[in-house]
Amino acid sequence: MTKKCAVITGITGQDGAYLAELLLNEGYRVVGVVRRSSHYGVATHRLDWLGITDRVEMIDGDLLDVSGMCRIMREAKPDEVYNLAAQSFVKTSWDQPLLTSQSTGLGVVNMLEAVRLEAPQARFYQASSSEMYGLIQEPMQTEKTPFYPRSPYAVAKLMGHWMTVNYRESFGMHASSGILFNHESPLRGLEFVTRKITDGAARIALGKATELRMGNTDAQRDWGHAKDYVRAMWLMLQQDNPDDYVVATGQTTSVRRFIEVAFARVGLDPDKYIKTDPAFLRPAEVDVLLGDPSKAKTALGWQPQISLDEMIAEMVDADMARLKRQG
Ligand code: NDP
Ligand code: GDR
Repeated sequence: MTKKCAVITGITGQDGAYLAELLLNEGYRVVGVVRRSSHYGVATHRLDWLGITDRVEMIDGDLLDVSGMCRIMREAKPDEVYNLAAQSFVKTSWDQPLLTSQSTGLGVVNMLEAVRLEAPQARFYQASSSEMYGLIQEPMQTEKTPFYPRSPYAVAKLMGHWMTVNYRESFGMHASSGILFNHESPLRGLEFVTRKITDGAARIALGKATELRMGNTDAQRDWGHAKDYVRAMWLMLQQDNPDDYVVATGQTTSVRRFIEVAFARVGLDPDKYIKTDPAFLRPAEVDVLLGDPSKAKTALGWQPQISLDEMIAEMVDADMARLKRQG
């Protein structure tokens, strides 16, 4: 029997790597879309960490280039397309609102067009975000909670989300949108708050740093593990009908508590090392996010398996090991 083929945009990112691992384990042929850069080769450190680089087929492509995306669809003939690529760092979106609108917003339309025109057989997944809720009015966010985006990133994601819904309704495409709340791992980018904290705690513990400068530590997020969340993406595309799903743990935690747990892992008192730095504050903040994953639990049979404390321990330990290796 021929293998199912999945195309993943954003394969070099955190979720792309974990999703590729899951799909390879499910017996898929995995084609990863990568951007050309002047550096030698592709930034495969996340795929390397998982030991799967050699099993992924890399293909050059950029979300902004619709003709290239059409070519990829024609050549790969995918059964499933996961659109994970984006300018994904919220804070940068105020500095680069146009680029963010193009890749995180219009890029989704490019992908939907490429699939509609060249791979109509394929099922499509869009990486939507809890940031779309922004200035929310409801204590727990569901698929029915109204959106109020608070950053250029969130506005662009909202466009991608509604375009996905619209292509589903207009063209009958099997297009699903996962409204994923924050999810982290040792493969998280160092600029995101969780990894900044676990890397910072490890650096201080090893005598490589003396302080950690933070923004708004009152912010609260519903944090899960990326490995759990990519399983929800895959499950969405295994359903007979496409739909939108909130993926979250149902628990929210402050940045401050995250810091306490991470520093405790290396036996440090955070009060001695954390400094507030206005450079890390945002022009507009999303204070609290808390997702209700009931629909994903019922319809997909999805459950998160890794607790927040387990994840923090894994991340701190991985950063300690990496920094020790670096000497
Ligand atoms: P990362 O920032 O780790 O990865 C982003 C990926 O997108 C990278 O592979 C990057 O490639 C690629 N990319 C960016 N711009 C382009 C472009 N123009 N053309 C092609 N590739 C591009 O993000 P995550 O893995 O954390 O997130 C995956 C997706 O899920 C993103 O869309 C994000 O916005 C969304 N999301 C993430 C959540 C989270 O908590 N992680 C929660 C909700 C949504 P390169 O390596 O070349 O930079
Ligand atoms: P977020 O993630 O903006 O929620 O977007 P991030 O980890 O950057 O921020 C989370 C919260 O922590 C506060 N914070 C800080 N953040 C950073 N990066 N650095 C700091 O020093 C700092 N201090 C406090 C932030 O203000 C914020 O409230 C992530 C991304 O993965 C998006 O792509 C995704 O869509 C959403 O999660 C869901």
